[in-house]
Amino acid sequence: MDRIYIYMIGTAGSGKTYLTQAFSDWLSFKRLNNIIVNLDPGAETLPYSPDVDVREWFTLEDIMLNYGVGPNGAQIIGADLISTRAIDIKDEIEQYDAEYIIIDTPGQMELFTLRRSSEVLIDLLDRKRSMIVYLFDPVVSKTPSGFLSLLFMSASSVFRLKLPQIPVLSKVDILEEEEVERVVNWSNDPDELYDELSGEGLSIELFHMLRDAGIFRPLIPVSAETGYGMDDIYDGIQEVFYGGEDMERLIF
Ligand SMILES: Nc1nc2c(ncn2[C@@H]2O[C@H](COP(=O)(O)OP(=O)(O)O)[C@@H](O)[C@H]2O)c(=O)[nH]1
Ligand SMILES: [Mg+2]
Repeated sequence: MDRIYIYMIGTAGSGKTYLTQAFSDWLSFKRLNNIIVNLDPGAETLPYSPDVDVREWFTLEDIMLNYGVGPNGAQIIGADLISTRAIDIKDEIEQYDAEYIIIDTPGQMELFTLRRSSEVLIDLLDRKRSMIVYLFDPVVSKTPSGFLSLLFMSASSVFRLKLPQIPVLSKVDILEEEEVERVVNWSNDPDELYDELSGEGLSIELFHMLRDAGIFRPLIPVSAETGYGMDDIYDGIQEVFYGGEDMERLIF
């Protein structure tokens, strides 16, 4: 069966875990077989019950005890341990008859994007059938410099993981309608953002760099709370794998 692996990536608190649940629920409602993989050994309570869960093999607590480290060190060791369990994760996934594999990554984005372990997992599962849903935190995205910073981080994750990416603006239910429109406009038309940047040297330099590299892409507004935008994520996924657009172009 052709599986599609969807990695949820974004800064801590951007809504990865709740979007994982909401998107899984939407797929199930549409009778599209899907499973959820939790890669966060530090997850205490999850709004969903994961079908595959790294905590089956190790938790943050275990690591702190076994390695004599604090929570931060344990997070890093946990991220590195994922590669040692990559085959087990793959085996468990393959026991399910699911086309969509939604992968919830650890809270701190760099634990996934910067560790070599993630590349091992992506390659082992199926790099060619993998993509990222990158979440823009709504509160950070509201200001021009915040938006530009998140765009920069999204570029860094694409550069590092070399996977196609769908950018979403998460939790839009907490923004005013005009705020959503404004941020989405920046993503559609970089000149709109340019006009609002305060004209400081560095942000202008950064702006030009990201625009020239083709990093600006239309943001999909979504809300795990209301279910808004789930169909647009689905359409985005279809476009990545079955659309006319060349995958290479989506990877920049
Ligand atoms: N209002 C609202 N809150 C959300 C939404 N998605 C997540 N949250 C809240 O934002 C916080 C962080 O979300 P979470 O999914 O755990 O973020 P993660 O660290 O990226 O996994 C939680 O307290 C959620 O209740 C949403 O769509 N709307
Ligand atoms: Mg989470």
